[in-house]
Amino acid sequence: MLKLIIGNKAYSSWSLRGWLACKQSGLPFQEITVPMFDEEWHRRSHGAEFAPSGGKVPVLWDDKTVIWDSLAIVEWLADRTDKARFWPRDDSARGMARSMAAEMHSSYPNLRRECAMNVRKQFPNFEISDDTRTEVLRILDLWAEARARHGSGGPYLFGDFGAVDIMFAPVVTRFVTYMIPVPRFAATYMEAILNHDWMRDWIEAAQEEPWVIERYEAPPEAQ
Ligand SMILES: N[C@@H](CCC(=O)N[C@@H](CS)C(=O)NCC(=O)O)C(=O)O
Repeated sequence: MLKLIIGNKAYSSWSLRGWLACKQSGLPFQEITVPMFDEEWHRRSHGAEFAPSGGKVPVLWDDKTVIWDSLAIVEWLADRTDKARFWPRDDSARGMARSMAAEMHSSYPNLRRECAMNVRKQFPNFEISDDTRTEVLRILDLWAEARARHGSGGPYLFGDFGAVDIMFAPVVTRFVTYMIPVPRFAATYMEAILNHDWMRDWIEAAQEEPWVIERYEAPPEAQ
């Protein structure tokens, strides 16, 4: 059986992506949570269980094969199952979907730094910096393009739930946590993500977690 190692459901955005990818694969998987930054974290994250991930979650074990990066996990599971579960069939939609997933994976450093994921909290008076605002607007533009061009088949970015929704799911929760104003179409998309059964399960499980990482419990000062 697949074995997925993840961090805290409250805080670990990359773990959420890996976990949603496993769900989307339809394959059975065992889930192992390693609470981030507790006394055991360094030892475990630098041990055999995590090798050679560089001490980061998520890590997926498929028998003796290890895959340790969220986008690689998406691709591995798409290869292992059916690509159409993850990527649109239409060429131009798939080209855009792959570009958006890659951009999410490689970009938005200000949003990531300033608005750490915390699905248990909301910070009503938080003001994002100009750099983060620029990234938010870029994301909203991409969502609008995907929905307008390829979203007619359902409520997700490319109609059906897929890899791009998986990659952007933690952005949706950040927009909620930091109460970032979004246009109507984006609010509707975010509702679809938040009402997805797997997202509900993840967020519910996060509420039950006993671990608290103080630095994610308050927003940093906007720069
Ligand atoms: N590019 C990696 C990023 C993984 C990552 O940064 N994970 C964070 C948790 S969300 C982590 O393990 N941080 C622990 C640390 O940096 O020690 C991916 O896509 O999976």
